[in-house]
Amino acid sequence: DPSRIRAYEGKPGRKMRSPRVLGLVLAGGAGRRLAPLTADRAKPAVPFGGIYRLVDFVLSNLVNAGYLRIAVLTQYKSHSLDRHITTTWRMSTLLGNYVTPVPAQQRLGPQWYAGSADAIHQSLNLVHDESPDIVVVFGADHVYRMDPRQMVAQHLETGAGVTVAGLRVPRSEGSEFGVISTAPDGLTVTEFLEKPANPPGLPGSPDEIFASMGNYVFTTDVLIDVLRADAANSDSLHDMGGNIVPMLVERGMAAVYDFASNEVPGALARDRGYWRDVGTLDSYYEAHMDLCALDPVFNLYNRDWPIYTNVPPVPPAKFVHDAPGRVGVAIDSVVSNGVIVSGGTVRRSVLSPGVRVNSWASVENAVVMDNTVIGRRAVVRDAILDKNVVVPPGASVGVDKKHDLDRGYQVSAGGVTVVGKGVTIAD
Ligand code: ADQ
Repeated sequence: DPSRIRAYEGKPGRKMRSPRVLGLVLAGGAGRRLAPLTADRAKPAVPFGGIYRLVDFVLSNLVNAGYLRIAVLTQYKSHSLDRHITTTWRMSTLLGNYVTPVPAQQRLGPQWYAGSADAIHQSLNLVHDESPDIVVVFGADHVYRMDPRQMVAQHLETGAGVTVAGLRVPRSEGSEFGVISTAPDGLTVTEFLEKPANPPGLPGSPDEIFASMGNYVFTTDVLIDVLRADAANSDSLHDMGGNIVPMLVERGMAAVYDFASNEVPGALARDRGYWRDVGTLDSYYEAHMDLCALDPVFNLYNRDWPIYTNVPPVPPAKFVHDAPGRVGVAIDSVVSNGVIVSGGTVRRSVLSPGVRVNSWASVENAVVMDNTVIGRRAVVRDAILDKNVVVPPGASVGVDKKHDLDRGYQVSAGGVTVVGKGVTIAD
């Protein structure tokens, strides 16, 4: 009965009793399309923007909203993710707050998590312990800012069982997302198709679809009920987007929250509504190139809604040498602490802590992760180099894509060469 979802005319910031909220962050994804960056780490642990990890964005959104009880459900190659969460996201236990990684519990026997819904089902003890009014279930793989309090406020006002965050994306990308159709009220979800081969366009805007962001707000009892029903169904893949949301759509209990209406304190006009699913090497690379722009669409400098992370205790970035043909400079680039650009040139690139760029070397359109060394006269172009890569003096990578493939490096569909952790580039 769609009338169960009341018309919503609420405004962000309307006064109401603060609900008790538990955050569950789904961080078990393998991120196969980001290989080799996910060769030994879960996708949410993939570094981003020089000093961050992907999971820092969702956790910052929840923590900035004052949601300070958060379980991060992990599964695949979770070692570096666990380490990052336990070292960076330690909370005051005095107030009972926590951000804690929760590995696959295997409570139902030796089987691995079947899907994202099973991950939550196996962790329902956390929900019982906390007895929240609301469970916020967010994905961990996206770069964005969002104030989840506005979505929770809408959820409470409408009386929906689940509220799904959505945004408009080009129809050509529709088969990578959960695609939402709504009733004329623009609120009640009438259909939710998980990654349809031929997504239906929006009425009035056929080249766009309304995509699920993989962020859900649940009324606690509804979540428990639907997870139990799903667990009993042996035909289910136990997937949030594939099974749980469609089940609640059928019951007329699902509403949509339009991300475009979200107002983050301190946001600039140009970065409102920024959300990137950096699920492929090319989208990951492009999101980095965005950061190098004069006025990036995603503003990392918003002090009213900080993105938290852990920075290593290394000295500030340093640029040395100034002789004809041998300058230590970086232009249109994001350069982290601990970097030394010694007589080399860096353009339109993002460098993580500890990167070295030596004399006469050239780095252009590149993402270079921690402690990678670029030797004298080496050339790096249109490339992503993971941590501890060595580009020996005089070597080049990313310049000749066929040569890169011949040497066993990955080249993305968009022509970005990607080199995994610790590789020494063959000359
Ligand atoms: P996908 O991202 O393809 O689509 P999925 O692979 O299930 O769906 O990942 C969703 C989130 O859950 C990710 O943060 C991932 O790390 C995590 N995850 C996956 N399996 C898990 C498990 N067993 N345990 C813990 N965490 C797990 C989803 C939705 C779509 C939506 C897109 C938006 O299903 O409807 O459009 O996200 O990117």
